[in-house]
Amino acid sequence: MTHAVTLAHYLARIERQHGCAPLPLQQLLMQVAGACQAIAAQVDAGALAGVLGAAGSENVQGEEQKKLDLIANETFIAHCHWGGQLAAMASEEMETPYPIPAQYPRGDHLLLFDPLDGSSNIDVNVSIGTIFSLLKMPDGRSSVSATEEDFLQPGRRQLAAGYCIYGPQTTLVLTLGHGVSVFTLDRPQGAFILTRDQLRIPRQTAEFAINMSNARHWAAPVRRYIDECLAGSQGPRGKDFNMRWIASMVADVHRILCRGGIFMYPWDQREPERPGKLRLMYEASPMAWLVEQAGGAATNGNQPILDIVPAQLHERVSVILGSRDEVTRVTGYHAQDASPR
Ligand code: P6P
Repeated sequence: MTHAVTLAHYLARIERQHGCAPLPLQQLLMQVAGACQAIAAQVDAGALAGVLGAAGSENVQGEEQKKLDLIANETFIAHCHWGGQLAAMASEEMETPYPIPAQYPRGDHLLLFDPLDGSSNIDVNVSIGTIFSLLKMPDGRSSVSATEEDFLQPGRRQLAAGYCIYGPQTTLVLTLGHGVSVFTLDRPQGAFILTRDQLRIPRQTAEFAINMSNARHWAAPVRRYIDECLAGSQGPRGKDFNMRWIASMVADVHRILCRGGIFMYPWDQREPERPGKLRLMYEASPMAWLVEQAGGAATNGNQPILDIVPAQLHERVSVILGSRDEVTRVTGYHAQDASPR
């Protein structure tokens, strides 16, 4: 009888195989998984637990916070700040980094997270998720006084990245730099069980994901790419394309990891000074690493997202990610486009 591989078993095994998950990191990821399990229970309860609707406050991004945004943020902190692996945490919902309270031991890891991505979908029962990214304190920096600057590292330096999608199943998707693995929550057992390993994104696709209502605001390379997709078999691509837009990055990226596709939230002229809508450090970078680890590509139109050195904790970025050949095509259109922006 073959026994299911739990997340804990997987982490011990990958440490033996690759040395990428020393015990403190295993312990921290189990705490992250525990936080996701607790958030899933709140999401499942929804109206029954009175957790739907607006919280009556705004986050650092000036966006209306939902009750579940705050609950998820507090849940993540409560599950992860006591373990002794962290110097600090950073969240979309908090303007400045959260220092580990003095009553807990500190470690030399930095945990970044979007506690609940896709909040506009919470009240209409559409899949949402938690995104997380793990960095190490810069060499020589003390864990006692972590600052925002300590977080400002390119995505290539991540030690772990993943998300948990709260959909028909609660599914944790994780990379430690040796491929992408999928764990499905077995609620009765209370454990995440390995259900897919070494996900690979097909190099080609006939499915794109973008918010079409912004079409008149896009830069020329994006308009060219989407117009060619819409022209279908009569156009230069010679094939028809399908479109999906869930407006939860976690759900759109999960679909792409499972069956291919291209996801784009590009710069547009509505706010020309803003590079894009999505945040670099706790949305784009973890998703970009997952996508690259699955054989896909992720750029901001000009360079790999993982090479971008952040200047601010909450900075935004243009995102083009998914099937490698399509991302290469769109990035190539940007390179050919002479118009400055
Ligand atoms: P729009 C959710 O608010 C989010 O940050 C991503 O999860 C999602 O891809 C995007 O914004 C949706 O944005 O403008 O289509 O509502």
